[in-house]
Amino acid sequence: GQSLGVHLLDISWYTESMRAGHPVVITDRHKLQLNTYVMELHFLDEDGRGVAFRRAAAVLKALPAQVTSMSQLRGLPCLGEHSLRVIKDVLENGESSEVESTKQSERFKALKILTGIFGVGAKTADRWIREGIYNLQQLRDSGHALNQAQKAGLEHYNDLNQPVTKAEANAIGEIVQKAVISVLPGSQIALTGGFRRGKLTGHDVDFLITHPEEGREVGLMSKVVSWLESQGFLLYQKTTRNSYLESKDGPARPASNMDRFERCFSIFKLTKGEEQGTTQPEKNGVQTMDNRLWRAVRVDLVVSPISQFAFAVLGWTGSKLFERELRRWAGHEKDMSLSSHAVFDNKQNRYLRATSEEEIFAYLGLEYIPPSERNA
Ligand code: 8DG
Ligand code: MN
Ligand code: MN
Repeated sequence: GQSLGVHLLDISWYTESMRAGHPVVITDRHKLQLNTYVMELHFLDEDGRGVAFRRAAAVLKALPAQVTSMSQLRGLPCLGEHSLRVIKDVLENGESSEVESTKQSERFKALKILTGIFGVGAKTADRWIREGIYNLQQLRDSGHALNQAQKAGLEHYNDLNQPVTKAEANAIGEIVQKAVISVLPGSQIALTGGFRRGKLTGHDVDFLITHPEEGREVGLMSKVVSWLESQGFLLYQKTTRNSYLESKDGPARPASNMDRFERCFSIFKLTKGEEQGTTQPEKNGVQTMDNRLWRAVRVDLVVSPISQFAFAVLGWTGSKLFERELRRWAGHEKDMSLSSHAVFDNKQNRYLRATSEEEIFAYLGLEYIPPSERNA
């Protein structure tokens, strides 16, 4: 138990020491390189090593001092044999030959291209590669039947692989706000995901929707989606129903970290220049190559009853690694099951109520960790 629970605390310890004014970290170049490496190795991962590499990256990100020799890494958590080998290579040779050759392999390049399609995961990409499909054109020519998500993903490939800016996230927030108010006055939205953690760009925009009166949120998602559709804001949407209330054995004891909120994975059609301050005047009267007036943006909408809102906010703020470590901490250190719906205390055999993230951290015996420090 102890060794499994240790990660989160150690990471916050490093964050603490950085806040206390220790000189910053690994040089930016190294940090970037190492993080790129671990992320990229993740693609080749078929047996869960991806998580190990991401943990290693999180530890490196949070180190209080510049790493110039391997001896500084002694005793740190989460740095496995493989991660250490990569780091050693970077320190000694400026780059890792293993990672470099991986990056140059056709298989890796194809995995990157194909998993860049919304709706395509590593498994599907791998299957296609084994059939000789390495790029978008080969996929189009293959005659493979694509599902609706993948069709939309292929159609809007370039837009969806272009980072979403904070200004664009704000513009979408205003649209979503207008939608929920129009269909049910009093409804509230909260920005979650990476933008809530202070990231300047993201791969999508995440929103949580609720209503201060318990129960009023039922049926809200379909109304919001219909409104957005009628206004021409949606290029694609897939809504999945809430299965939480329907489960006969009551709430949470979460078996997996998938939650059961009603949610909508969508692609918004965002008019360019609608976001604040980014209207770009034509240069010398010449239009740029891309003269479309809109772009596609991935948006996730989730509806939560107010009674679970704090847990939902915590669960949807991320990062994914942070959530994983937090749940692990809850289980191993506190004998509690944490989900995006609730926290169950196994010792008291009951659910603990919370109306704020602060209360949840307190149950877990942790000091409050603000969103900006959840970027593990
Ligand atoms: P990015 O979009 O800026 O790249 O980063 P992000 O905002 O951190 O990533 P994300 O993929 O949009 O995920 C945001 C959070 O949403 C993440 O911390 C975990 C949460 N999340 C999912 N899917 C699910 C799910 O099925 N259940 C729960 N509880 N949370 C989920 O992405
Ligand atoms: Mn996101
Ligand atoms: Mn998301």
